[in-house]
Amino acid sequence: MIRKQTLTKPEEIKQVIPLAAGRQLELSRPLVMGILNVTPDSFSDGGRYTGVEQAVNRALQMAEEGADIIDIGGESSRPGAEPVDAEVEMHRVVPVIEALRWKSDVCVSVDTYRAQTARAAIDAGADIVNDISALRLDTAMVELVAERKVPVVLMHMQGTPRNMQIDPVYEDCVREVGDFFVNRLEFCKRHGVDKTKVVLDPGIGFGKNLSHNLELLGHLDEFTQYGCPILVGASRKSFIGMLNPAGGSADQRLGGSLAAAVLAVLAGAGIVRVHDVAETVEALKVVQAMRK
Ligand code: PT1
Repeated sequence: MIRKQTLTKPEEIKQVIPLAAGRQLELSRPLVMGILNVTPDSFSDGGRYTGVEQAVNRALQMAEEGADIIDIGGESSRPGAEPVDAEVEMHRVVPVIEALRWKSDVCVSVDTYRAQTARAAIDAGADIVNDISALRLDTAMVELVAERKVPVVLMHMQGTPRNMQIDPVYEDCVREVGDFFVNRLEFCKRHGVDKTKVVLDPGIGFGKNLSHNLELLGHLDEFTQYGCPILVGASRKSFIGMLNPAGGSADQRLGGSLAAAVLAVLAGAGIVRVHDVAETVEALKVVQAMRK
């Protein structure tokens, strides 16, 4: 059983995200969300048992490396990605969450915009819903989140993963993302989702070109005014590759990803969503030491 040692003095606690059963995430230091993609291409073997076993092992490894949250997703939301069947998505993520729950009490988020998947994931032990559509794509999602009282990540996205990178246009990207957050927070309020359960995410790479992404990263502090923690996912995304065209494939963007995580935290992000947990934890320890 892996238990997180996060003994924070009460006076140091600035913000907490309440979870079920009296557990909570403390935002007294930047939190690291480790990415666990449970899509067929993300594991070498398509076999069902080994697929689940490999996914659980990867999750446990990330928890040992210092991940505070494991984000489990069964549908790719990369630019151009096609949606999968709800059933397919559910049968990818739920067995992994169930199996992980036997071995660890690490906080788990489920990366889905479908209420059916989110419900099954919560029943299997997921703590948080990470919805890239910010409760817009499935009308049942807001009711689920309100009823189960689970924290929810509301992410900004222009378009859908399939078409979002074709020609993203904003008059003022930072202002429009801010207006979107205000709109979604009002929607949450109307539907009985408490603000203390909301995390806001500007959606790096989701209907944004290079300058939009850089503008958002540079103005994250403007999103803290809504009183919710900010989550940023920049890890290995294509904008990092654009800044270093000689750099090669997505798994060769560690340096840029670490820079983005550090910048995001300095600009006010409370949570960073990353592939390279150990390296990010190390980088953020330096940031945290400087800030104290
Ligand atoms: C994210 C995120 C996510 N990103 C949240 N959930 C992805 N809350 C999946 C590219 O440009 O930032 N926040 N779930 C992954 N999506 C992308 C988007 C992956 C763009 C790659 C790119 O390369």
